[in-house]
Amino acid sequence: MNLIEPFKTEIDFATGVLSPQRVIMQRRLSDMSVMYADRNAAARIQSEEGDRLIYEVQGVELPEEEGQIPHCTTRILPGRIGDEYHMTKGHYHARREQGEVYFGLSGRGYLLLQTDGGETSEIEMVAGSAAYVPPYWAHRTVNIGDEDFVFFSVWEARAGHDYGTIERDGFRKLVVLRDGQPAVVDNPVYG
Ligand code: PAN
Ligand code: ZN
Repeated sequence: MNLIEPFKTEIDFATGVLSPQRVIMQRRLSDMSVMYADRNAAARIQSEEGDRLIYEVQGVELPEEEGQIPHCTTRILPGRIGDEYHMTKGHYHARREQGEVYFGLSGRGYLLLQTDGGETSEIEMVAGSAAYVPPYWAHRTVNIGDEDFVFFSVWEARAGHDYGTIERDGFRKLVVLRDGQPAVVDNPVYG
């Protein structure tokens, strides 16, 4: 076990920016265009406006060993690909038995969850919402507002990230604009 000096990070709730600056990871449309249901819309955006920034993660780097507790902010920019709101890739934890806590900092979003067994759940998050991702649930967040949706996540270092299952199967539910409102609907091409 590494002995790490205690430290703190200041968080700007509106943007998710950390200071001192930590590791920043950006996801653009080209990183996940096949994850959106409307691939034509994704291709059109790509050719008309270029490689749109969808979300950004800023986090502290810690050794992936038992007892370490990584934490980060995620900022999802507002917008849609076709009818579908901007979202994260989403993942299961490689160690499925590891849970996580999400805390809303600003904006409005949905936390979509699902299990291998077919259960689904959606939790609306605003600033101040503390949402629990229990073990065994895949999780994806979606910005359903007109401004950035920013939240803070805390998990156990050995949880790991399994992106492949979601890349292959997608999520059972989509969050789309219907009649001027965000709506959670079945994904017609799941699996
Ligand atoms: C979060 C996510 C973060 C970005 O910190 O990693 O919101 O989403 P993706 O990892 O799906 O791209 C978390 O759940 N960590 O375990
Ligand atoms: Zn996670």
